[in-house]
Amino acid sequence: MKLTGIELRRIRMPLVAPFRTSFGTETERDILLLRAVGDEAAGWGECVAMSDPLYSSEYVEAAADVLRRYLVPALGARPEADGTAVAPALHRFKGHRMAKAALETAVLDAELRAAGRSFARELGAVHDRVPCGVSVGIMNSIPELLESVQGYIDEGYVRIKLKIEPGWDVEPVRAVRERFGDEVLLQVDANTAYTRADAAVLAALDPFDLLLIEQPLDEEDILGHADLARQVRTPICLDESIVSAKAAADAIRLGACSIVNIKPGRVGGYLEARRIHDVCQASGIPVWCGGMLETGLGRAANVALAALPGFTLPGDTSASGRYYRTDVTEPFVLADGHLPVPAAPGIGIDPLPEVLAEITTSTEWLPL
Ligand code: OSB
Ligand code: MG
Repeated sequence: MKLTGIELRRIRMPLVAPFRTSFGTETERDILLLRAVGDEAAGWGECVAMSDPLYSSEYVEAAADVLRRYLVPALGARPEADGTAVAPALHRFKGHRMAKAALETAVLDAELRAAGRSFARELGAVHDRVPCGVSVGIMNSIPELLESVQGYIDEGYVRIKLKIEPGWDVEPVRAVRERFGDEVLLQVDANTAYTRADAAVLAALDPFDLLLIEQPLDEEDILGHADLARQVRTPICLDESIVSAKAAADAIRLGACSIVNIKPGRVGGYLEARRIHDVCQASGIPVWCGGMLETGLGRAANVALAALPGFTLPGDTSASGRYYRTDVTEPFVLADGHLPVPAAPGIGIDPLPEVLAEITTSTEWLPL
């Protein structure tokens, strides 16, 4: 199948509640969707770049710009729809992994839809549903946090992740443990908010039996994480630092992490994400699927990835309702703490045309 062009579409979606992390507060999302159009089928790719370069150096305007200016033209005129050929074609352009991931995903989805094969099957999924965790933002008070966590536990989430930052760490963790008990699977995510000098504060989390501490230090501070791992008992998990399978292999060998959060956007796509899964599995390192507040389109692909055998911890693959009152697809709904892995061709789900039209702020056609 030949590709005829790529559509860039921007959508705006309000969040059900503000989402606060150590790097900022989100109240609505401005999302870039890609549609790879071929002569037999078309496919979707959701770019996970946020509005501002606060989680990573990427941001949505830059992703649109680099796609338009460099990445889409690099595919060449009317190329074969071949997902495995995308990363090599884009390789000479540095960085911009989220933009590259969106393009690769759109092409893969188009290719798999034309071939009648599911994303899950293609990646090597071994489960038809995956257990789901939820990421809980920083709140204004402990009572507000406890109420929020109570709601998620009532919904059936099997794991709670608390966002932390200096001044919002030991007390919220203690409060959640005291209120909900030792059986709740609990972990924390600092999004790089601490320094090497904070080892004592992070060690103060040890008594609470957390599953892991996610990305306490700067994304480039691999050695700092290795040192920290020797000073705390809680396992260190890396998110921001793991930008490739090579970065994962290096971090593991240096002892910088004993668990890895895999986000396809952060690493340049689902094929590289699978390579990270493979590297970690070979090293006995558990992995879990991270999230970037995806719509149903990105969520569908994440759930497929999370069904690979090495994903032995619940991911941030929460239901649509965690972030959006109205999703762009049929909503993903939690059933007994799990989400179903889509089995239809490609990512296995489509946008609802009326919803998509309603939330679209612009479209742009880039012919190949
Ligand atoms: O660090 O995992 C993170 C959201 C945006 C950017 C970074 C992160 C997050 C989350 C929420 O923690 C993940 C999700 O529920 O989609
Ligand atoms: Mg994280």
